[in-house]
Amino acid sequence: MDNEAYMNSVTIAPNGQFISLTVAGNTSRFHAIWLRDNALDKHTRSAGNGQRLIALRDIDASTHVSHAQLHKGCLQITFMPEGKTVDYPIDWLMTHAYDKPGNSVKGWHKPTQTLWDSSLMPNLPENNFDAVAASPEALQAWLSGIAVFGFAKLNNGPVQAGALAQVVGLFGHLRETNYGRIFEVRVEEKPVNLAYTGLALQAHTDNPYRDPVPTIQVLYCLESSAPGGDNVLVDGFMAATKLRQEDPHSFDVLSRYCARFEYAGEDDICLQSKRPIIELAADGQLQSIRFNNRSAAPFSDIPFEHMADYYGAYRRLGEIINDPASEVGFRLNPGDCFVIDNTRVLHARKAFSGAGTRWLQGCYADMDGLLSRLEVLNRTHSNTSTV
Ligand code: NM2
Ligand code: OGA
Ligand code: ZN
Repeated sequence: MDNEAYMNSVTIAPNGQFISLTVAGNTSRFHAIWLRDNALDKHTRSAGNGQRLIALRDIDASTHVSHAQLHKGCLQITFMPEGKTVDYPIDWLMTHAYDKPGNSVKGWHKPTQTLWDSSLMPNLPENNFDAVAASPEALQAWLSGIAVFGFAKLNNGPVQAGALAQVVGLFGHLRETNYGRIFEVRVEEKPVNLAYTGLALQAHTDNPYRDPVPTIQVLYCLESSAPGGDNVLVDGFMAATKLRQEDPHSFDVLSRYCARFEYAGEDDICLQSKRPIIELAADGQLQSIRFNNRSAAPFSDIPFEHMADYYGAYRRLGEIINDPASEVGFRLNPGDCFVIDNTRVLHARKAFSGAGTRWLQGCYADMDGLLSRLEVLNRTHSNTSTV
């Protein structure tokens, strides 16, 4: 598509501090200092690795635009006092435009994330191990599921100890912890963690006592002949959003004050953290949920005046999380696994006991590597990024 067919135009503010670019009827302003800092020429950015070669101290603080013109799908800018002229593809400028309204409501999420409840059940994001391992397109679709919904199943993989490392190898790197590179989730004589029993586990995020938390967990089934032990997942961002909609004050106390978490189940381990149950980024974006009844430590950072409200909010968030209307559920068969964004999606397990066995292997990894893999696939296999 030829942008110039729309009669694009550019004007320079009187002092040259910013320009206004109109593309297809929409106007975006860009500051001179921003444009100069983000110049794409080979003296500003390494042609080899794309990294910036200069620092802000190399750009004159009085930098302004003396000349701007549209030319062959590019905006050409001349900066003074440097006297430097740089071309910016218009598509690139549109992708990076920042002249737009901010999010006024605290607790927003990325538009590319789809929040879900039990109505997702007929359409769980899932694929077959062999397909995803064999085809970049299938891998792209499967990883998109994790980016969009915060989890995806992968079915019919090898029924082989350690196979979950192959799953992680599809998108990133394992994160080793005190539980090992890979941990065995099965009934143990002397469990260091209640996960290693047949008890039901309330929906939770893993390792809130760690800082930073592992942002991905993989649970891979090797044996499941014991009755029970079905898994349930809950979208923590949906639960937090419901709480915000029904009671903004409850959302506010859970995001404003820090909870505490601790794990000291082994003689040589004492992991502690102080972080909110609902964590927001500086711009109000939902960043992560920490919810784990087993590992919550005494909260000691909430003012006396707010503690009763805090417990009320914590209780209500738990009710939303435990509501069957929030859950999707399934049973893992040997060779099946699920991968969850542990900053967003909670997982639970029903109790199991009796004849037969249940054996899962688990491990941690991280979302940054997964999103990197997905972005590279998106750039290679289409021109649009989905995340
Ligand atoms: N395990 C399975 O975060 C937790 O303590 C949940 C973690 C022991 C690695 C269980
Ligand atoms: C865990 C866990 C669930 C299960 O290991 O962290 O929550 O299905 N396990 O056993
Ligand atoms: Zn867990």
